[in-house]
Parts: sequence; structure tokens; C-alpha cells
Amino acid sequence: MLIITKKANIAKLGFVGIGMGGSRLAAECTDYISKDTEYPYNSLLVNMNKGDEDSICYNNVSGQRKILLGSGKGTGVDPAVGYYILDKERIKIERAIEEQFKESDFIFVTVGLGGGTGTGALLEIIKTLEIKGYKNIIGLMLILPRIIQGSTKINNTLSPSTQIEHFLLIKDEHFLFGKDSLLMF
Ligand SMILES: Nc1nc2c(ncn2[C@@H]2O[C@H](COP(=O)(O)OP(=O)(O)OP(=O)(O)O)[C@@H](O)[C@H]2O)c(=O)[nH]1
Ligand SMILES: [Mg+2]
Repeated sequence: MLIITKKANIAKLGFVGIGMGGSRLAAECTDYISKDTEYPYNSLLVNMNKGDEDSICYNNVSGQRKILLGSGKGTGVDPAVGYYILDKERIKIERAIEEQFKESDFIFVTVGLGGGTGTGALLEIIKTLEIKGYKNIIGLMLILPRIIQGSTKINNTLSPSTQIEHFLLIKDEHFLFGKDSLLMF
């Protein structure tokens, strides 16, 4: 479980959750933190599937913003489609990032790897954050799929992994959780 004490809560954190798993994790972080802290944390929850988006519940309404890209029909668990939709709506994401994280000191990008939305859009959203001035103050929280989830999810995870690995090597801050450590969420 994420434990962030009042004392440690000096930085104003922002969370970009991509896809259903990533959005749930970002919503969980911002809901938890916002209960009794001085600075409410912000999140931007990015989805391409309306059903995924609607399934995300959160309490910190003022600090959280949902954004739906594409037609809302989803990606068919295909990261190439996720990339394509993101690319088409890049300006929408850029604007939302500018508006949502004006005061943030550090941004976590959160994704459940293996689907089409988060896996396909992750690297492009990191690049967008870097262009918008957040270079070197970006962290990643990634949920890895289990083998039991099948070859599509595993293959989808493996294809961008080399690039993600490169990102991790050149950054100082990252968190990598196995799914078992996120059972409460
Ligand atoms: N721990 C946890 N993991 C989740 C949850 N939802 C999704 N995941 C993980 O995230 C992975 C990707 O699933 P989604 O987040 O639905 O994928 P997506 O990014 O929305 O992409 P689509 O295929 O377009 O729906 C799954 O294989 C799970 O491992 C959740 O509520 N809790
Ligand atoms: Mg999904």
C-alpha cells in the first residue's frame, strides 16, 4: 500500500493515469492523499474506452479530470490503435496537461501494461510531458500483467518494454510494482 505521511507531503504531485488500470491507480493515489493533506494532488485520467472510463470511481472531484480520446469504442486491446488515437488527439492531451498540472512539482505516469490504451499511449504521453517542461521530474508506476492473463497481454507488454527500459535507465525516479503488491486496489 502507498503510505505517504503528512510530513512527507511537501511536493505537489500530479498523476497521469492512462487506460483503465492506470486511471484506477492514479485515482486511488489522489483520493488517498487528498484526505488530510495540505496540497490536494491532481490527476488526469486518460481513456479511449467509455466503459473503462465510467468504471473509474473517485472522490477527489476537484483535483481529478477525466479525458476520453477517440470515439469511445476502445482499442481492441491493440497498442498500435492506442498510439494512433493518441497521435490524432495529441493537442487535447497537451492542453489538458497544461491546465491540470500548472502547480505540480512532480508527475507520476501510471499504466497497467498489456492493454491497448495505456501501453500504446504511454511513451507518447511521457514525450509530451517532457516537451511541456516536466523533463526529469517524471516518475512511472507500471502494473505488469500476470502470465495467466494470456499471450496478447504479455506480447503487448513486451513490445514497448525496451523503450520503457531505456526510459527507466535514464531517469532517477521510478517505481515498478508487481500486480500482487497492488491487490488492495
Ligand atoms: N491491480 C489492478 N490491475 C489492473 C486493474 N485494471 C487493469 N489492470 C491491469 O492493467 C492491464 C491492462 O488493462 P487495462 O488497464 O484495462 O488496459 P487499457 O490500457 O485500458 O487498454 P484497453 O485494451 O484499450 O482497454 C491488465 O492486464 C491488468 O494487469 C485494476 O483495477 N487493478
Ligand atoms: Mg481497458
